[in-house]
Amino acid sequence: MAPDHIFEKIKSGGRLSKDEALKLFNDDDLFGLGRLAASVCDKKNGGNAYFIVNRHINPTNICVNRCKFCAFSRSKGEAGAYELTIKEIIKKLKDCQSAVGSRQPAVKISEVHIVGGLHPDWPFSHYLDMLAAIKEKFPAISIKAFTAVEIDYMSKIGGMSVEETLKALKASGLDLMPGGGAEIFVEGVRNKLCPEKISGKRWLEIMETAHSVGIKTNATMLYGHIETFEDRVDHLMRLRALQDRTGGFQAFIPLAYHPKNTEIGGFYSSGIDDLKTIAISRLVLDNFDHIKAYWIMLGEKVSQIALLFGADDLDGTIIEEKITHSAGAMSGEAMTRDDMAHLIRRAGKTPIERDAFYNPVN
Ligand code: V47
Ligand code: SF4
Repeated sequence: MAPDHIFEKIKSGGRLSKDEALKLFNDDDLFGLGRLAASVCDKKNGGNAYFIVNRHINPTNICVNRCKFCAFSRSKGEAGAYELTIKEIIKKLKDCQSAVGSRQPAVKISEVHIVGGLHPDWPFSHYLDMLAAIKEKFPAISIKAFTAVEIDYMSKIGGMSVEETLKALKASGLDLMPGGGAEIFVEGVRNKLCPEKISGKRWLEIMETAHSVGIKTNATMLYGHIETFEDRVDHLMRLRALQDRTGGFQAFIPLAYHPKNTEIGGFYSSGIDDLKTIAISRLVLDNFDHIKAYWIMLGEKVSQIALLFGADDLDGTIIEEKITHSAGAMSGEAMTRDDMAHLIRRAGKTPIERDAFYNPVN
């Protein structure tokens, strides 16, 4: 049993300390923890659970970083390396406007999620052209694109400050940013996982700058590899502190590590760890409105159960997913609007189809 004082503290609206969060990770009372997180979630979201009709696009898997947990990336010239032209990206968006998955015709997506590798040759103007072309053809689709890692890279190749880079991307059509690239902030682990990647401190600085120029973002944490519970708590605390300053994060998404075809190998996260991590995230991140159970990584069924452990969002229809599926995802790649609403209803929640900014649609 977790100490009663932690439960009482949460119930009276108190904030968890590092030590208390760590105690919850080391505790076995999963159902008590889940009930507590669910009650906090219900207070924030009133029994609603969100999903979006969206599509993922990864413009290239060619990446100069080659993180050791990433099975998606390739080096230039390596077998399996690809790069999409802007025309091909537009075609993917056109095609999915007429078929989401194979079971549902003519669904209009409201968001495109674009992330990719750090390409050694693409100039900054290519990213601006990509955004502008999408906005011109699909003005109603919100563009959620580029992790803080990609923004840092673009500012270097473009010879501009992060603020100028973000403003230029926004002027070309960037609406908001996803939360990828955060991994685990603690330096020692981060250096083992992804020595070429920007530091945790830099990731946070870039998000702070994005928030300051009016770009909302998400935040993630990659868990279940070589990190400790202390490292996870440190990560959550740093996100909570930044959110206190800016209020610019929309959702937090714990990303369950997938080990196949990666350099570090290891094991899939367990279902119990997945639920615990969702619940503790909900409790620690008291200043985040939304905790996402990303069904691609958790699987359709664990993500549904996560709705009873503090999560209030399943993400979206996705349509095509490469990053997790390269690393052995066991989920499908697409769900229909009806599939998502069904999972939510069967968890006893009210499904709300949302746009990129959590406004209800339909
Ligand atoms: O940045 C890479 C992670 C991220 C693996 O913001 C891996 O709405 C697990 O950030 N096992 C991309 N994870 C996914 C992501 C995301 C997904 C859905 C919604 C949002 C959002 C963001 O996936 C990468 C990296 O942190 N990743 N390799 C792996 N083997
Ligand atoms: Fe590149 Fe991102 Fe994969 Fe790291 S996680 S190798 S930065 S694509």
